Amino acid sequence: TILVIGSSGQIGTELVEELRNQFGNDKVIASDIKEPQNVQNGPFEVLDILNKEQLLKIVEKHNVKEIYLLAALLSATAEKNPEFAWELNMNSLFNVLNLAKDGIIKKIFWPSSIAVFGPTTPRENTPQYTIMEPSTVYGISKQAGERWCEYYNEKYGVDVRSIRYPGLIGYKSLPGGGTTDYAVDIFHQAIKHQKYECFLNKSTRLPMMYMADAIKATIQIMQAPSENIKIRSSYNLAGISFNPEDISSEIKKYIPSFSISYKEDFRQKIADSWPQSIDDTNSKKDWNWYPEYNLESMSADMIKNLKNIVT
Ligand code: VAH
Repeated sequence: TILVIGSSGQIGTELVEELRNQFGNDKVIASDIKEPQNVQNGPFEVLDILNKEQLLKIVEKHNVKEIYLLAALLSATAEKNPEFAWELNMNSLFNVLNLAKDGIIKKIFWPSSIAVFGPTTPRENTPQYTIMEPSTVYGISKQAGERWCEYYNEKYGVDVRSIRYPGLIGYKSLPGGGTTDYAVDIFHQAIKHQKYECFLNKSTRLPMMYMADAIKATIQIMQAPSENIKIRSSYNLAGISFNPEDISSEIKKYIPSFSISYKEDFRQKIADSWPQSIDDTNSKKDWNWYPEYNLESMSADMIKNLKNIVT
C-alpha cells in the first residue's frame, strides 16, 4: 500500500489521482492535515506529519510500504515563518526516513526543488553537481533534506528517491505559497479577467514544468529498479524555461485582449536567487526521463482545460 502525505496540495491532488489510476483506489491512502473539501474516491486519513505516533498508527493500519511525502511550506510562505518552515520541512522528513530505517516501510519519495540552488550557482543549464548556497529557508531545508536522504541511503540502506522539481503548472490544483505560483495564477486571471498583475518582473526567467510531466517523472523514478537510482540526494529535472513576458505572449494567442502588468514584491528576490534553466542529463541517463510538454503545448492544454473549470 502507498501513503501520500500532503494529498490535498498542488502535487498531491494530481499524484493521488494518477497513482489510483495505476494501482487501484484502495491501494493509495491519501492523507493531509485537514479533511478534504471534495469527495474522495479512496481511503483518506487526517494526519499531522509532525505527530510520529499518528503516522505509525496509519502506516500499521493500512500496511503501508511506500510513502510519498509532499507536506511542506513552500518558498514564499517559509520566508514569512522561517522557524515553523524548518520544523515542518525537516521533521516530516525525519519521521518518514526513520520508518524506513526501522524496516517498517520500504520506499520513500521526497521532493526537492531548484530552490536548493542560490545566487552563487551558475544560472544557465545548472549542472547536477555545482555550487549550492541557497538563500531562502525553503532552499536551506531542501538542501539539508537532500544531504539527509543521501545519508540514510548510505548508512542505513534506505531506498529514498528524489527530484528537484522546477515550478509546477497544472489546471487541477492550485499551488500554495511558492514563488513560481504566478505561472498558474496567470492562466486563471487571464480566463476570468483578461488581465494579470505579476509579482515578478517581466524578464524573470525560471525553470518550470507541466504537471503531467512532473507526475510522470515522479512515478517513473519510483518504478525504476533500485540500482538505476545512482543519485540518492536528488535529481535535476528540466522542463520549460520562460519569463512572464513569454507566457503572456503565449496566452494572448488564445485570449487576444489579455494584458499583463508588473508589480514586484518580496518574491522577486527569491526568484532572482534561482537558476534560469537546468541540466537534467543524469535523470535522462539513469531512469529514462524525457519531458513531453513545451511552452506552446502546455499553454494550449491549460487554457483548454481551465476554460471548462474557471467561470
Ligand atoms: C516554490 N514552487 O516556488 C516552489 C518550487 C521551484 C520552486 O519549489 O516555492
